[in-house]
Amino acid sequence: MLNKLIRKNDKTISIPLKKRKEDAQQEQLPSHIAIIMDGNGRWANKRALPRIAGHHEGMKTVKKITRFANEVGIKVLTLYAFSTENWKRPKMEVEFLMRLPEEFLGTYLPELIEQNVQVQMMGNMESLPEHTKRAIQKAMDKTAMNDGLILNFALNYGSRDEIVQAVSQIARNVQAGHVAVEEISEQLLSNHLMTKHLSDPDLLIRTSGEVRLSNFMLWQLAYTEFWFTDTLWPDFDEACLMDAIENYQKRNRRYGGLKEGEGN
Ligand code: V07
Repeated sequence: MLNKLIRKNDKTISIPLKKRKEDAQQEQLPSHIAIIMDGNGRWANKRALPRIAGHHEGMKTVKKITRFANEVGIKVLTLYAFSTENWKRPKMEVEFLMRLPEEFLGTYLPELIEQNVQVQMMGNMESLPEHTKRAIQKAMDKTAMNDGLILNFALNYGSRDEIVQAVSQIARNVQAGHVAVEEISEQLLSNHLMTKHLSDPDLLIRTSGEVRLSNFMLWQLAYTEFWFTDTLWPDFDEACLMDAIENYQKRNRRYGGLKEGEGN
């Protein structure tokens, strides 16, 4: 069901996705959307399938949502694909997950290039398997000149670790005499995070009914609007993304153009 049903004057009317998309484009869109793609294992469980079947289905959702986000005019899409905690999962599952970037890019890279999407990654790349690194590096190189949607994968990413790394870089710069303690500011710290070249997310989506951040972009989400949905990631579709975007725009309207701190 792609149409949205709403009640108007005691009648139920249905709004096609195309119309919803066009309406949303008339208003300020969230420029950066970040997503915690949860519920792949549960999706598989419900069907008595192995967890990896859920991850594979989740990968198809990534393609669908990337295409749609790009069409709508979103500038940055950050997807939490693998956390630093995920290494604790069974070896076979980790090996399967580490093959997904290759499979994804093997079938989808030409379309990403065509669609002017730029692939980026944040997280510790060094400790990924060689084959995973190679596939991602190739995708980043081949799309580096694109200036459409930035598709930013958080892979082997942990937010506290990211902040510790930033603080330690700054400390070394202070020790070396390149930075004065008085120069340490929010802006300076931001400039040492893995997102230094990106704006902070305007909208965070987490699927599958869990309501926590799980060590994802703790610094960057300070002023972000949150959208939690019970939908499992493999079931998340274009209409689900539109729900989140429309809700974001509704909140923005209510806000009446006030900037953070001007309200109350
Ligand atoms: C992964 C599919 C989505 C649901 C969450 C877990 C499983 C796409 C990628 C990917 C990563 C980098 C890249 C291109 C594609 C991916 C992992 C897991 C580890 F350059 N989906 N996906 N990577 N899942």
